[in-house]
Amino acid sequence: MEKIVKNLKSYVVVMTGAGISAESGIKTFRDADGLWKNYRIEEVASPIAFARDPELVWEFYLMRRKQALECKPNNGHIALTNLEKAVKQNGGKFLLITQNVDGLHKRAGSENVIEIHGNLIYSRCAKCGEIFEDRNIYQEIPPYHNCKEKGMLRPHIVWFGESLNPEHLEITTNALSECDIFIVIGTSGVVYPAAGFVSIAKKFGKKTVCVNKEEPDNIGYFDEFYKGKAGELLPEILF
Ligand code: BJW
Repeated sequence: MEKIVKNLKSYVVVMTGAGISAESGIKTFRDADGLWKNYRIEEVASPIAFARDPELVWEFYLMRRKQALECKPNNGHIALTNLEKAVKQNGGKFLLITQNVDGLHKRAGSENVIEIHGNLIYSRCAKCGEIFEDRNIYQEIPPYHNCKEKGMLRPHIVWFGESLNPEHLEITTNALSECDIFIVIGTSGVVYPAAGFVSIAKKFGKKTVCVNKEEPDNIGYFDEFYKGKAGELLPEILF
């Protein structure tokens, strides 16, 4: 089968979504059974939900923090780590943009990664704003920070209605304007601004490739579509 990245001297930009972690045992968001206790993701991943019921939101995120710590990277994550190494060894450039908050790309050894929706293993103080690695599975929720203001902690996650880190958006836009190829893996293409990155790449005249189990909502912007599971396809077709 023809490989996606034919020239390892290229600048390769990849974006991943929940589909790449599905084979590690982490449920995707929009699968038919992607509910938690009958709540839709929009009902537990928003600042309004957190203000209304911080215990409920923390319960949801502690369950997922525990799950992320217990899961292991799969062959899809590892294929991307190997691609990064190969590209860098050949004088190319590589950036991995992930919407996933499970930290599995970094655990698989990917180096140049930005986690645009945050990370489950980090917390942030609502008062002093400190962001820190936090593996605690708190028994008493919501937890509070040990800073002067004793602010309530929240998961370091970008919720619906919240802006992404402007630095991440700048890195992404620059990368999409400079890259040779943009590869999007395991995302349904419904959550913005990430779902719009492929249209930006297209405007810059870049080659766009999608690897997904089913056609995403933004399929029209892709030059090539490889249908299947990331963990099975990527080791075969990436480079
Ligand atoms: C496989 C597979 C296998 C399965 N192999 N594939 C423009 C238009 C309309 C609305 C908006 C807009 N701009 C902003 C908005 C509002 C909102 C939004 O997009 N809403 C939409 C639902 C319409 N966006 C925001 O609020 C964002 N903020 C923002 O833009 O700020 C400025 C602003 C605010 C308000 C108005 C206007 C501007 C923030 C978005 C933050 C998203 N956060 C979440 C939850 C937090 C993280 C967490 O708790 O985990 O991030 S939402 C959730 O969706 C999560 C994901 O990262 C994200 C994307 O999901 P993903 O990865 O695509 O997963 P799925 O499940 O949808 O798809 C999996 C795919 O994999 C499927 O296609 C499967 O087939 C496939 N698959 N197994 C390969 N083995």
